[in-house]
Amino acid sequence: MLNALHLPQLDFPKDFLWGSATAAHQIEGGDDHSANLYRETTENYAEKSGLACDHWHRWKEDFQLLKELGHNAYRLSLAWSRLEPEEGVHDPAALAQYLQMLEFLKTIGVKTFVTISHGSKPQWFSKAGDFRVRDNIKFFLRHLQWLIPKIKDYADFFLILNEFNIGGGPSLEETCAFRANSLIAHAKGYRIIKSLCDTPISSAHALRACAPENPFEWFDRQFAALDDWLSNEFFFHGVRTGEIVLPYRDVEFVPELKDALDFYAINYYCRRVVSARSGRIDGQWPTATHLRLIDKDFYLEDFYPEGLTHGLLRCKDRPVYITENGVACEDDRWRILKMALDLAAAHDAIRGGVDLRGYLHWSLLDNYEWSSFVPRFGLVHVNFATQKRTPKPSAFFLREIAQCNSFSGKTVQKYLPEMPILQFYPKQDTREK
Ligand code: IFM
Repeated sequence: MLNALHLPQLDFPKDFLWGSATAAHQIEGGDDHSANLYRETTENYAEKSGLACDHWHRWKEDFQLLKELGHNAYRLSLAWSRLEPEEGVHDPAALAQYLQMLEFLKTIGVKTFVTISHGSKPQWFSKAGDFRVRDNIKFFLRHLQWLIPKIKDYADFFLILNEFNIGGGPSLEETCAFRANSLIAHAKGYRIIKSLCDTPISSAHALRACAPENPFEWFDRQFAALDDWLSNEFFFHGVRTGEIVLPYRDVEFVPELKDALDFYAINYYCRRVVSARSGRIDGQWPTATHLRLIDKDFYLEDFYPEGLTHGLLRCKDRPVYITENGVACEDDRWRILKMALDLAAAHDAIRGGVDLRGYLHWSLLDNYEWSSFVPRFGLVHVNFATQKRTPKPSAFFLREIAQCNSFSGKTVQKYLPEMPILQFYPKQDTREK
C-alpha cells in the first residue's frame, strides 16, 4: 500500500476529464416528493436527509467551488421526483432551476454528465412498484420524452440509470426481475434519447470485484462467480448481445438492448468478499471487512485497486469513464491514498489497452449516504449545522492531478507528508454466527 508514495510519473491521455460526482437526493435537501424521503419518514430512519447540503439553494457557490478546485467535468442528477411530483404533473419551477444550473455549468466550461435517475424516484412511481413491475417502464420512458428535448443542449453525456446492477430485492427472484426490467428501461431509454440528440449515452455501472472468501473452496468460488454474473456480467453481456440472462427466468432477447451503450460508466469502490455460507448473494451489502475508517460498519473499507484494473480490462470494446470512485473516511489521508492507488490501477488498465477518458470522484461534498451522514465521502467538508464548505487536502490533490494531467509518488508525498497516526475504529464483528 505504501507504494503509493513511490509511484512513477503516470500521465493520463490528452483531453482526459477530471472532476467529481453527486446525486440530487444526497445533496439538495427538501425534496418532499421523493420515494427516498418517504422511506426515511415512514420507516423512521434515525437520520433523515432533511436539508442535506442545502445544495438546492447553494448550487451556484458549489459550482463556483468545483471550478476553483480544477474540475473540468461534473456529474449531477436531476430529481425525477421534483420534476414530476405527481403522476403526469410537472413542476415548471424545478425544471427552470435545473436549466439554470446546467446553463451555469456550461458557462463556466465544465462538461456535464447528467444522470436521469439516481435515487430520487417519485413516490407515486415507487408505490406503483418501481422497476420491479415491468409495466412501470412506460412512466420512465414518458419522463425521458418530456425531459430530454428540454435539456439536451446542456448535457455532454447522459447516464440513464445509476447502479441498477446492484439494486433490487428483497428476494433474489425480485432482484432479478428488477435488474432485467431496469436493463429494458435502459435499452428503450437509450433509443429514445438517441432519436432526440447525438449526446453519448450510458448508465452508471457499479463494478463489483467479487472475490471468494476462501479461494480454495469450490463452493465459495461458484458463489463469487454467480455474484459476478448477477452484478457485472449480465449487464456487459446484455448490452453486447441483446440477451438478458438471469436466474429464475428464461433468456430474453431485447433487440433495442444490443449496443445500447456508447461508453462504459464505471463506479468502483472496493472488493466484495463472497462466502457460500452467508446469505449475501441476494444483494445485501457486506459490512466492514478490513479497515474500519469511520465509526460505523460500512462496506467500503477493503482497498483493492486491482479490482478496478481487472474490471476496466473487461471494458475494452468502448470508451470508458470512471463515474464514481471514493471512500468514506474521517481522516482525509485515506481518501488521498485510495485515490492514488485507484488512479494507478486505472492507469494500468490504460496501459493494458482500455480507452479510459475521465475520472469523477465520489463525491464533491460530504453528503447524505442514503440513511446516514456518518460516511463522509466529500472532497469538500460540509458542516451540516452551518452548511459551511471547506475543501479537504484531497480536493487539492485532485486539482493538482487535473492541472498536470499526471501524478507520481511525489505528488502523493506532497499531500500525504506523514502517515504515523492513522485513525481506525474498533472493529465490530456483526456477521451472523
Ligand atoms: O453514495 C453512493 C452513490 O449514491 C451511489 N454509489 C455509491 C455511493 C457510495 O455508497
